[in-house]
Amino acid sequence: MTRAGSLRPRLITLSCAILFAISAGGCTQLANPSAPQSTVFPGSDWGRMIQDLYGLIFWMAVVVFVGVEGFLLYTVIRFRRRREGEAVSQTHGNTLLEVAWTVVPSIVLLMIAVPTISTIFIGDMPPPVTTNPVRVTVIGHQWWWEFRYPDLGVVTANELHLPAGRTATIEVTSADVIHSFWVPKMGGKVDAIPTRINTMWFTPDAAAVGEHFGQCAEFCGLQHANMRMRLFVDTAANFDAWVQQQRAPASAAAAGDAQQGAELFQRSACITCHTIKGTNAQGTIGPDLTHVGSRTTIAAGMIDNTPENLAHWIRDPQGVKVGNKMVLPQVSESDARLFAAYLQSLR
Ligand code: HEC
Ligand SMILES: [Cu+2]
Repeated sequence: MTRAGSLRPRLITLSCAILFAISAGGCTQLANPSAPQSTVFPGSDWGRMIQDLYGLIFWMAVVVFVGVEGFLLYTVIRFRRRREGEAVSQTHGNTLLEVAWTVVPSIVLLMIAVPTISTIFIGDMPPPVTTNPVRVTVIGHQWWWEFRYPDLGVVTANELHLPAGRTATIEVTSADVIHSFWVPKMGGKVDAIPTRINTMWFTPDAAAVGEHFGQCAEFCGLQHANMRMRLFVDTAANFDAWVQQQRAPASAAAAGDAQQGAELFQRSACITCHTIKGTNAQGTIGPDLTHVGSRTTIAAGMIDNTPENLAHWIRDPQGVKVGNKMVLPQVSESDARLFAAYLQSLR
C-alpha cells in the first residue's frame, strides 16, 4: 500500500469529524432558548403553530428513519453470505412488499399534508383574536426597514416595538426590490414585494418581553446581510409610553452642540433624504430620524447608537456599509460631531 493510499481514509475521517463539530456547534445555538435567532423556542402563538408542525414532522421522520434503517440492517445481517462461495438465494418481485412501500409512504404524506395545509390556512386567515390589534406596515428598503403604525401616527426604522399579549397584524411591502421580513422567534418569513401587500399576524407572549433579532431573508443586493432589525416586545405600559414618545414632534434642540447641529442639519443635504417631524426635513429616501436618539442601533442594526458611531457614520457611511444609499459630500469632523450631538438629542 502506498503512503497516499493510507492517508486518504484518515483525511476522510478528519473531514467528517470537522464537519460534525461544525454542525454540532450550530446545535448549541439551536438548543439555546436565549439564542437571539432561534426558531425552535417560539415567542408567539403563530411561532408555536409552526413549531408544533415542525415537531410533528420531525418525530414522524424519526419513526420512518428508524423503521427503514432498522429493516435494512436486519436484512443485511439476516441474509448475509455466511461462508465464502455460499449460494445466496435471489428474489425478483414481491407484490405485497411493493404495494406496502407505495401505500405506507402515501399515508405518511397524507398525515403530514393535513396539518401542514391547515396551518397554512390559519396563517392566511385574519388572526383568531382580532380585538384591538396593533397594525404595522413594514416596508423593506435597500438596506433598512421602515415601520409605520397607521393607527398610532408613528413612523420609525429598524427597531420594531410591539406590546406583549396583543395581536400584531403586519402588512409587508417593499420600496424597491424583493426583501423578506423575518423575526425567527415570532414565526415564519413573509416576502416584501414591491406593489404588493403580504399580511401576517402574531401575538407576542408575555414571556417574550425583551429584545429579539430579525433580518431580511431574501437576497436583495450588496448589503443584504446587514439589513437587520430588532423587535422589542414591551409590556403594555412600556409600549404606550413608547408610542407617546414616538408620536411627539422632535424635541426642540437645547443649547450648545445639539442646537448648532440642528441648524446645520436644516442647511445640509440631510433634509433631502431624511424626515424630522416638525422641521423642514421631509425627505423619504432614508430612515425617519425624528426620534433616532431613542434607537439602540443605527444602519439597520449594524452599529450601536453612540455619539462616536453616529459621527463616524455621518463622515463615512460608505466605509461603514459599502454601497448603501446614503451618499453625500464629505462632512468635516467638527460638523459630524454637531450632527451627532443633535441626533442623539432626538429621543
Ligand atoms: C442621498 C440620501 C441621503 C442623504 C443626503 C443623507 N442620508 Fe442619512 N441615510 C440615508 C439612507 C438610505 C440611510 C439608511 C442606510 C442603511 O442603513 O442602509 C441613512 C441612514 C442614516 C442614519 C442612520 C439611521 C438609522 O436609524 O439607522 C443617520 C443617523 C443618518 N442617515 C444621518 C444623516 C445625516 C446627518 C445626513 C446629512 C449630513 C444624512 N444622513 C444625509 C440616506 C441619506
Ligand atoms: Cu435582503
